[in-house]
Amino acid sequence: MSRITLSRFLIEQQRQGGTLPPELRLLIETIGRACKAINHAVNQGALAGVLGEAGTGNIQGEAQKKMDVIANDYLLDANEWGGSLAAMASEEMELPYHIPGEYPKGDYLLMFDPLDGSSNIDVNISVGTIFSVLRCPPGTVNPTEADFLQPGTRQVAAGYALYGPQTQLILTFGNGVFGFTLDREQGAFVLTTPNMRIPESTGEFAINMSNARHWEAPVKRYVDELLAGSTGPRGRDFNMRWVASMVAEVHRILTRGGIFMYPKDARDPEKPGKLRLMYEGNPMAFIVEQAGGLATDGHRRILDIQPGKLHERVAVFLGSREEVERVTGYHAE
Ligand code: P6P
Repeated sequence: MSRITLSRFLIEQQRQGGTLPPELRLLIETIGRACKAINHAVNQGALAGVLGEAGTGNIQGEAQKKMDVIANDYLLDANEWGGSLAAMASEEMELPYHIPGEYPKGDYLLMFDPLDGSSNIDVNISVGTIFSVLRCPPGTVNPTEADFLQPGTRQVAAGYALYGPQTQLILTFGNGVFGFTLDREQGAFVLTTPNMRIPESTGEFAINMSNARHWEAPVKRYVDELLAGSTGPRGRDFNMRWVASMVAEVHRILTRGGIFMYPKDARDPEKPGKLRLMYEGNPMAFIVEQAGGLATDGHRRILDIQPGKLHERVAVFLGSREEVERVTGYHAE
């Protein structure tokens, strides 16, 4: 079978009409190129002096890694001149980034977490880039934060790059989930999993157990039942994974099933969890639903949430349908 590169795949998607207009196709190609540049820097690690702290903090008050800042700059530099975007927003920037005056503006808004799981970068554990694309409200020349505040159902594209043993790019435009693997010799992403589907049932869960004493009752009940295994109400044993890199967890779930949970907890009642809605929760929820899974905040579909702030957080329960239905059902009781 002849290899289908990302460029060929996107041209063929565009030709089929509908989900991938030329401007959006070009944007996705550009994001793919930026992820290859990030991948190269990540792979170099200490050899390129990109490990360790940047000595700065982001809007979340978190210390930035050098690679957080480098990855953010790669995405801004790659996407600002192409003419597809009206503005960009990132976990690493408090305010939206406007397209400089010398470049044409386009119809889309791009949001990203440039290096998710970056606390893993110094210990050589997989990290990734997550992105989400919205339409800019028509007639808006200089988008404000308010123009980004659209529910996840309005996304026109979403994806992630996983910088792991293989470098992979996973995309959705609302017509399924497509997985590409980087041919590092040729520098091309090649289609390797054309229609990713999440198994409806699973024996694997992912949660940071060290937060157990802070969880709400429905989460405690659900996880206790998993831990009770074959001796408990579930009547079967379960396995646990926690990579502390959402991109790696979601990719494992897309590949073999599972449920990923980052619930809100009592440590900070003001924060409904650790993950951010606009550039972590929404893109991953879009991808998971397109692969036949579910994604809720414990009470409602993540994609239906009307955002109030650009960097707002959201509790996340996503993955195999049966398990997300169960834990969400416990919240409803
Ligand atoms: P904890 C990475 O910092 C991240 O945002 C997600 O990628 C990951 O799932 C989570 O935080 C890990 O959080 O509290 O286990 O370090």
